[in-house]
Amino acid sequence: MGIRKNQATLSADEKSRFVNAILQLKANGIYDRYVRQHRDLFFDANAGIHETALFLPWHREFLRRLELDLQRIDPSVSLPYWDWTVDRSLTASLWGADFMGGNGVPPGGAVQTGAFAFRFGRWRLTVRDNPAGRVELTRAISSGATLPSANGVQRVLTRTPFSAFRVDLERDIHNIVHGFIGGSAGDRSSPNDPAFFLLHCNVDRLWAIWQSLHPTDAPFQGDGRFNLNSPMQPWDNEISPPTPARVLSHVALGYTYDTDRGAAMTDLTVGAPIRQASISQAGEVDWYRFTVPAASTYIIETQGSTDVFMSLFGVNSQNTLVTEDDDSGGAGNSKIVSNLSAGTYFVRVRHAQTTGTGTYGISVTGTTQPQPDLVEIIVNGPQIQGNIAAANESDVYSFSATQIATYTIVTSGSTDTFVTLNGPNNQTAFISQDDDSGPGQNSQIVRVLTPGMYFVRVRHYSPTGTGAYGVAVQRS
Ligand SMILES: [Cu+2]
Repeated sequence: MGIRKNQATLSADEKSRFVNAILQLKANGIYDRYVRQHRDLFFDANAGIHETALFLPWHREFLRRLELDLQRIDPSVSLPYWDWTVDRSLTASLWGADFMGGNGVPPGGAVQTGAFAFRFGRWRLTVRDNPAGRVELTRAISSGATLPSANGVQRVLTRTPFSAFRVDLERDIHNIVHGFIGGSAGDRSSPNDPAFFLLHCNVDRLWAIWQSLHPTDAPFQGDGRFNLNSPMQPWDNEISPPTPARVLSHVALGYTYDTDRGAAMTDLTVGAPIRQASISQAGEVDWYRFTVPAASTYIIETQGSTDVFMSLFGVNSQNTLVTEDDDSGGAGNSKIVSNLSAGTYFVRVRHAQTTGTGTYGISVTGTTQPQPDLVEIIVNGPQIQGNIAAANESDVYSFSATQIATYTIVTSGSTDTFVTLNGPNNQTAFISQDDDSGPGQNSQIVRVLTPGMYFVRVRHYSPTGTGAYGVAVQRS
């Protein structure tokens, strides 16, 4: 399976093979077919390749077809992606003479360096927006737009549902990067600039990252005009035309990104020494699995100087969130202390910042103390006084819902509490969590609950915070 790598990490040989395969595809006329398809469908309302739900699926299919054509020329070639939150300047190796070539030069903005410079005779724009347009590849790098920042990309990756993510990724990120390159890359025939494919490869990668960050969200939503099963032009006359449904998984299409989480799940053993690992590429996600032999309190924590973010899933499900933590371990480390029932649990570790990388250690330890008897909160009874006496302490309470009704779990006092609600009848089945929805900095969760036993965990919002609080449950 081909691995799409960050272009900044390509060897000289990999760059030259990519450039040569593109030149051969141009020489045999196939490359210009792609340019024509993009140009002709750009504003075609029936095709809808921009400003519609098809934006991401269509470009995924488009890139994959070109990549397969390149691999027919050189099987070692995969599309590289350009992470513009890192490689932001004209001096980046991306624009080197051995790769994409440099900026355009006035007057006219024709590129002068690299294999795609018109003056070297192998790159003439035969498909143009305007028949009278220039035949040279042109660029006006950074004269029009400023590249999206890591924070900007991070913000877009947090957007849900898919429809909101797609709009922001297309308009606030993708469009701006086209404008940043300028020249040919700003035209409907923008694939005339091979950098188009590195740009769109990163857009495609961001869609894959978004999917992994939001596993419970639909990976695609239709928009009333196009849906999961809409055949996509210009391939709609094929016997089995591509549709959004057919391109939802990039791995199923036959490629991965160097930032994908490893297919392998690493097993952790409770009580074993710290295991060293690393987030070597921006966006990388590491998965671990461990087995809890008997109900007890377990501590999952990271070590080192990397600011990681950890999520715990289970029991026996990689999709059921138990809890998440950023910095409770101090110095950017994550620490989850949780009362777990017997079964298999899953831990996901990523960097707290989208573009962050670094090494870390991870361990799971069990405590030998028996689980303390839980203090029960009486529904509609008096509030219970609690106290976070030490950093990282959390208190767990139970309450019994005897009828289907709306229940309000609320804290009181001047301590900034953070409350997690789990249940029913399962201390690790996550329902909801809240920081400040109550009065002041108090927490409040309002939920309709079915009969059963529920569990309320109270901790301080700050990993180092302490203080007294009250907690109560009201039924209405
Ligand atoms: Cu584009």
